[in-house]
This record gives sequence, structure tokens and C-alpha cells, in this order.
Amino acid sequence: MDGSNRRVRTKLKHMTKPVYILNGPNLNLLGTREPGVYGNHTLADIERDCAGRAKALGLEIEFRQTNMEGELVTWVQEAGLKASGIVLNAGAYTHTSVALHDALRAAGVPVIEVHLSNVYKREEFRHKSYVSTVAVGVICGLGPLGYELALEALAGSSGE
Ligand code: CA2
Repeated sequence: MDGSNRRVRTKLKHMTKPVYILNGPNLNLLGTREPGVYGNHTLADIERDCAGRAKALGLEIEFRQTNMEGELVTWVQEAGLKASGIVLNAGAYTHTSVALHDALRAAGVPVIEVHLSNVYKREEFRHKSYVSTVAVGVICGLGPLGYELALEALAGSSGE
């Protein structure tokens, strides 16, 4: 390979779009309360595991959490411009937010919905999702592993 080819390869690597991993309200509390429902892992643990899996898959990630619905909507809009896909645990906004649904529809990138707990074994109000109808897939009840499986799915679908 000559020098010019090497330069092209390097440039393409840096042009790869990241997968946005977005987390909604109260997920910053993971590992501090309700271990019976959500386990002992903190969100920082999940971010570290995602970073390791992403590296193995050759993906870049952008990992964020917010307690604010509008900020989550803004990040989804940003992901529509800058990301190759979205892994989304929208927390309780999953069950309430038409604004989030609209933003995900508009984003035009593949979305994998993730929940740590099996929402279908829990209260009826958690059975409704405004995310599922705009997601390519849904993973729930597998704990932090769900995030890594979502990255695997996106790595398989993005061609990267
Ligand atoms: O199972 C999930 O991942 C959820 O998205 C978690 C949300 C819940 O509202 C969804 O129905 C399912 C809750 C976020 C975590 O909330 C905590 C509250 C207290 C202590 C630790 C976490």
C-alpha cells in the first residue's frame, strides 16, 4: 500500500459516525437504590461495558444521560444528523412522551429500545411504549447486557 492509500483509510476511519447511547430520567440512580429491580450496576459500569463492546465491534459511541425530556429530544435530533444509530433507554419517558416519539421518527436513523427490567412483568403503565413503534428492535429484561446486544445489532445493520 502506498502513502496516499494509507491517508484515505485513516480519513475514512475518522468519518465513521458514532452510535448515540441515550439514557433518560433516574438512570443516574442505578446502583444506589432498587437493586432488586435494576441490579447493582451503576450507569458508569454500563458505559464502561458499552465502550469495551463498541471497541471490539469497531464502533464509536457517545454515551449520555439526562433527567430532562427536552434535552433528550434535542439529543435525538442531534443523533439524526451525527449518529449512525441510537441505543435508547428513555426510562419513564418511554411510556409518556409523544415528543420523543416524534423526534425519533424524524431522526431517520435505526433505533434500538433498551430496558434493564422486563417491563412486561411490571405495572400495566410500563407496557405502553412511545418508542417501540419507531424502533427497529426492543430488548428488555436482560439488564446491562441489553445495551451490548443493541450495539451488536447496530454494528450488523450499519455496514460499519
Ligand atoms: O427497565 C428500565 O430500564 C426502565 O427504562 C427504567 C426506568 C423505568 O421508568 C422504565 O419503566 C423501565 C427507571 C429508571 C431507573 O430508575 C431508578 C430509580 C431508583 C433507583 C434506581 C433506578
